[in-house]
Amino acid sequence: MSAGHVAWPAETAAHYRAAGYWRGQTFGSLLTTVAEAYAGRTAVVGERDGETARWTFAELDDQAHRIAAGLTDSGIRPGDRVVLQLPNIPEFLPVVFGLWRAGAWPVFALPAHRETELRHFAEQSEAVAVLTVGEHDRHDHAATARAVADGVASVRDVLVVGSPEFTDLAATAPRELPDPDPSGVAFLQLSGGSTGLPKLIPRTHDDYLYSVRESARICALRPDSVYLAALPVAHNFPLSSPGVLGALHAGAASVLCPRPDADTAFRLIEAEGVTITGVVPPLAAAWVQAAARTARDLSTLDVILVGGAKCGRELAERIGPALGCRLQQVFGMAEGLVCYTRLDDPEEIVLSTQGRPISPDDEIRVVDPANPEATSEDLVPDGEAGALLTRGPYTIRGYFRAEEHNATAFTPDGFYRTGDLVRRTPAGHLEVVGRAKEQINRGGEKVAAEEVENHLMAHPAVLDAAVVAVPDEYLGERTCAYVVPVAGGAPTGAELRRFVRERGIAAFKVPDLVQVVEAFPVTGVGKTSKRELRAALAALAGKG
Ligand code: OOB
Repeated sequence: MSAGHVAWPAETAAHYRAAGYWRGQTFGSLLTTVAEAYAGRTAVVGERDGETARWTFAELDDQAHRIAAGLTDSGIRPGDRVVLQLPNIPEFLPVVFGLWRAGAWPVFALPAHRETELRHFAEQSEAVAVLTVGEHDRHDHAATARAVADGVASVRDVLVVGSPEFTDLAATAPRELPDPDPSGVAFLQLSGGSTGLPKLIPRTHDDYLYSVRESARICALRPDSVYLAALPVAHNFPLSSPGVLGALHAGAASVLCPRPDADTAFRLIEAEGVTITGVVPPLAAAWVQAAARTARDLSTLDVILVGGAKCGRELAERIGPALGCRLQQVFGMAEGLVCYTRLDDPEEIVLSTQGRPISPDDEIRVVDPANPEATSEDLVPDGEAGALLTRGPYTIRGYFRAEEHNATAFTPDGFYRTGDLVRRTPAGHLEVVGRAKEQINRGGEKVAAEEVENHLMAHPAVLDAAVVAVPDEYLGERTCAYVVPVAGGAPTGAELRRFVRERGIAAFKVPDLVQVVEAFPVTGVGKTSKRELRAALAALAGKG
C-alpha cells in the first residue's frame, strides 16, 4: 500500500517514538479526543455561497464520521488517493477528517491549480477520485475535475461539495471504521518544486501530528484562541503552522477566510475575535497599510505569523505596531522542517531571523553551497551563509514515487537538500539569505523555473526558454521568461503569456514579464547562464 514511500530507518523511528515525538495517534482519533474534551465549543466558522456555517467540535466530529462512512460506501478504500481541491470553505475540515477516517490520502491541491496540474497530481498518485467545489472565484472547479477524470484512467469519481450527491453522501449514518496505521502515510502535500513538475510529499500521521502539536504549543494556542486561515488552507502554513490543525489540537476555533484581502480579513477578525493568524510578507504589507485606515476593531489579534517568503527587516518592524499584535516569523517547507521565532525571544531575534527548528532532533547542516556533495566535513562556520540540509522527526526521507529525483534531493544519509541559503547564529537561529534552487518565490507562491520553461517550449515559435526571478517591491520576486524564438518566429509576450495560461496551469505561474532575445548568455560549460540573465534584468531595471 505504501510502495513509493521512503520510510525512516527502523532505528531512527524507534528513537523518535522513544523520545515521545511519534505517539501512534491518527488524525481521526485526535478529532475524537478533542471532540470529547471540547464538544460544545466552536470548531469551525466559515462561509460558502454567502451562507455562514458555525460548527462545534461535536458537530465536526459527527460530520467527519458521516463523510467517512459515505466515502467508504461509495467505494473509497484505505490507502486510496483522492485529489482534494477546496478553497477556504467550512467543509474543508469535515472533508479532510472524513477522508482520514476512511483511511484515504488527500492530495492537497491549491485552488489556483488548473487542469494540467490536477491531471499530473492524479496521475502521479493514481488517484481514484477528485473532490472539489462547483464554481468558485469565477472558475468552474467541477468542470475541471470532470476533465481530469476523463483523462486519467484511475479516477472513477468526481465529488462536488454542495452538490446533491455530496450532501447525500455526507448524510450517511455514522459508524466506526478501522483506524489506519499511524506510522503510515496520511496525505500527500505538493512541493514548490524546482524541476519539471511538482513532487508529491508523503506525510504520516505520526510525523505530521508531532509538528502540529509542537506548533500549537510554540504559538501558545489555547482553547480560547481563534485562528484565522487567511491563506489557502490546503497549504502547509495555514494547515499546520500552527494553522487550522494546530487550532483543532488545542480545542480552539478556526475561521476560514474566503479571501485574504484586508477588508474581508479585518471584518472576520472583528466579528469572530480572532487572536492569531498567518500571512505571507506581501499580505502583511497590505494589511499594515490598510490598518492605518480601518474602522474595524482588531484589538483581539495577539499574534501574526509571517512566513512563506523572506520578511524584510523594515516590514518586520512595522507589523507589530500597525496591527497591535506580536510578530512571529516562520520558515517552513511542505517537506518538513519548520522554524519559528519564539514568543519570548528578544525583539532583535524576532525582527532579524526566521526562527529556530521545532524539534531538538531537527538536525541542521549548513554546508558550502559550491560543493553539492557536501559531507559533514564541509560545514560552514556559524554566521556564514551556506546551503541548508536537514533531517528530523517530521522531515520526509523521499518524495512519493520519485526514486530518481530522490537520489539528488536527499543525501545518502537522509538529509533533505532544502535549496535554501541560510546563516545560522551560534544560538541556532536561522536567517534565510537566498536560494540555490531554481525556484521563484512569488510572495510565498512557489514557481519552479523548469516547469514554466517546459510550457513555453511547447510553443511552436519558441526555441529555448529560461525563467528567472526579478526583484519586486511588493511580491519580493516576480517571474521573467527569456525566450529565444525559432528562426523567423516572432512571438509576442502577450501571446506567450496567453499560450501558457491556456495550457491549464495556475495563474501565478504565468510569467509576469517576457523578454524575447536572440540567444542566451552561456556559462563556461555551455549551460544557459541564469546568473547573467538576472544581471541583464537588473541592468534593465536600473535604466528604467
Ligand atoms: C512554506 O512551504 P513551501 O513548501 O510552500 O515552501 C518552502 C520554501 C522554503 O524552502 C523557502 O525557500 C521558502 O519556501 N520559505 C521562506 C520562508 N518560509 C518559507 N523563505 C524565507 N523566509 C521564510 N520565512 O512556504 C511554509 C510551510 C510551512 C510554514 C511556513 C511556510
